Formats: sequence, structure tokens, C-alpha cells
Amino acid sequence: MKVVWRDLITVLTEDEVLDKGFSRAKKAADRVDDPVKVFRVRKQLTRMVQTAADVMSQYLEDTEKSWPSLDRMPLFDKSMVDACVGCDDYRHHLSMLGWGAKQMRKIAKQNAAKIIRSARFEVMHDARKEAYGRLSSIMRRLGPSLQWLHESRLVLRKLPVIDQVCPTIVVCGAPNVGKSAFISTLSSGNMEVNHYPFTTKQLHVGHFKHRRVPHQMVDTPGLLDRPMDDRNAIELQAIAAIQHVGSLCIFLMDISEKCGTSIEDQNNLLNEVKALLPEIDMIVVVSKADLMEPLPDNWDAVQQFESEWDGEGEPNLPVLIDEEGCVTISAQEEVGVIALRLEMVRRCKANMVDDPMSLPEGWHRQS
Ligand SMILES: Nc1nc2c(ncn2[C@@H]2O[C@H](COP(=O)(O)OP(=O)(O)O)[C@@H](O)[C@H]2O)c(=O)[nH]1
Ligand SMILES: [Mg+2]
Repeated sequence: MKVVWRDLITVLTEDEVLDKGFSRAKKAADRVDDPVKVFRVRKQLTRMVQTAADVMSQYLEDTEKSWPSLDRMPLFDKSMVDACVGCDDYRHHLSMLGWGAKQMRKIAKQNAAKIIRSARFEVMHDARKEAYGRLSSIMRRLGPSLQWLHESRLVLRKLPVIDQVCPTIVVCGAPNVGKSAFISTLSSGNMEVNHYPFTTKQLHVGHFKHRRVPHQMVDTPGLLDRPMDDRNAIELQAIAAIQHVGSLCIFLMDISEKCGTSIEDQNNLLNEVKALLPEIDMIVVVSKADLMEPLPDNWDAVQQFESEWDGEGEPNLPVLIDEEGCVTISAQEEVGVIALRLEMVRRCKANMVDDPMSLPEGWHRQS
């Protein structure tokens, strides 16, 4: 289940929609052929009214339908929409298009009936003119909505695409603790960099496959790496969105303090992230194990197991453990990374298992 915002097609302005409708209407009228003038004019005028309304309302309905439905989209995307452009506005402006389309079809019906009922040219022409006037005034009322959708599309197009079905690992920690390095060593391809449209914040997404199951790793620089007081409502919303997709959180700590953040501040951040993502299972991992003096006790053993592992089976590779008994890795030397990856896969799987027999709250299974 994925919402691909990049696929949204451009939204026309009110004038462009009017042009489209009226020029198609004119062409349709030009094609009318009848030797009897009154029949010809009547047909031309009804065709104009109907074609104009048809083309424009079809465009509006198609646009409305092509935008993902808020009710059916994954929570992550919905929170993103809310954070970027607002769900209420999203719903309102799309429904305006539906409303406009309906009005236009009604206008076409009414004015075509007027044209058909009369044999007087003046009445027929007036009915056509009136229809065009009413169609234009509906379009004028839709102008702000089309403009809003046009602008929102440009914003939404940049939203990250997160697959809801794949396990997602959120990688957090203070700046420079080694999040990017960790994601890159695990990623099979290049890391994608997405921008949150509403801030300068970025979202980095890396992928790896385990037994053909794609796993996503996301890093949220600027969002989960600094103290709470600075976060605005929108950023909090983005964090809420992340919470909806995360199956596991890896919190990286750099105890060498080479990252520039003290251990104390990193611990404070850890507590904040725990509070911000209360529903996500978390593993705290110490990074840059290669900088430790001495190296972790089982460094050689882990390095050997990992280099000898043939990629088959689901072995319990020894996890690299530091002096304090914490899980650690070196992304740079690639030691401890495979064992951690296997553990991440196991934890994601455990966290994502939904009991297929589970029923919605309030329902009781019949025995
Ligand atoms: N020695 C060592 N340096 C590392 C390791 N991982 C990252 N670094 C370095 O730490 C710095 C910050 O790493 P980066 O991945 O960009 O951190 P991020 O800000 O958390 O994404 C860079 O200079 C990396 O080369 C590691 O495992 N060992
Ligand atoms: Mg980084």
C-alpha cells in the first residue's frame, strides 16, 4: 500500500479549464450539420452547452478522483498530508471539485432544455449565453480550490514514499553519531534523500532485502536528533507519522563523543525519543566500536563469524558487545553489522506479526 504523490498530474487553473471546455464546445458546434436553420442552431447551441459542461465537469471529477483518498491512505501518508497542507483543506478543496461538476451538469441540463423548448433564435442564444455565464461563475468559485490543489501538488510531490507493508527501521541519534554510515553499510542501493516539504528537514531512506523481504531504514536528520523545546507542531506531526510506520527503532550512541554531543546529552535525547516514539520497539546501539580502546572483547570472533557466514540460514551470529555490555557496531570496519541486521530482521518480524485471528475491539469470537 503506497501513495505515490509523484504521479499526481498538474492541476489546471480556472481559465485553463474554461478554455478547454469552451473550445471543445465550439468544435462540437462546428461539426453540426443540418439544412434547416432552426434545427441546426438548436443543435449547435445545445451541443455547445452540453459539451462545455461535460468537458469541464469531467475534468473536475477526474482530478478529484486522481487524488488519493484520505480515508483509504495509510496513516503515515495521512499525517504527512496533515503536516504539509492540512487534511481539512485537502478534503474541502477536493470536494469543491465534485460539487462544481454536479452544478455544471445541472446547468447544462436546464439550459439545454430551454434551448430545445424554444423555436426563437433569440431565446435559444440567450439560454446558451446564460449557460456559459453560469458555468463561468461556477468555475470562478472553484478557482481558489484549483489554485490550492496546484500548490499542494507541488508540495506533496516531494513527500517521501514509504511502503507500509515493508518493515521499517527508524534510525535515530544525535548528529554525527554515524546514522548515515550505518544505513549505507546495510543498504543495497543508494540512500534516497527526500525532503519534508514543510521544513528544510530531510528524510533519508535506505533499503536492504532479507530473504526477499525488503526492509526500509529511515533516518530523520533534524527531527529526532535534537532537543524537544525546538520542535514545532508540524515537526511533531512528522514524528507521529514516523511512529505509524516504524517497526523498530535503532538509537545510535557515540560514546567516544567524537560526534560533538556529550554522552549526557545523548542520553537525554534517548529519553526524549523514547517518549516521542513510545510504541516503537527500540534497540540502543553504540556506534564507532573501532574507536574503542581496547576493542570490544569479542571483536575478532564477531569479525570472523561475519566474514565466514555464507548468507544462508538464520544463524545467531555473536553480537558485538562493548565493555559496558551494550550492543555495538563499527559501520566503518563493518564489524557487528551483520549480527545486528539479523537481529533487526527478527525484531521487525516479531513486531509486525498481526494475529490473523484477531477481531476488532468489542467483537467476540463465537466458540
Ligand atoms: N571511526 C568511525 N567513524 C565513523 C563510524 N561511523 C561513522 N563515522 C564517522 O562519523 C562521522 C559522522 O557520521 P554520519 O554517518 O554522517 O553521522 P550522522 O550524522 O549520524 O548521519 C563521519 O565522519 C563518519 O565517517 C564508525 O563506525 N567508525
Ligand atoms: Mg547523516
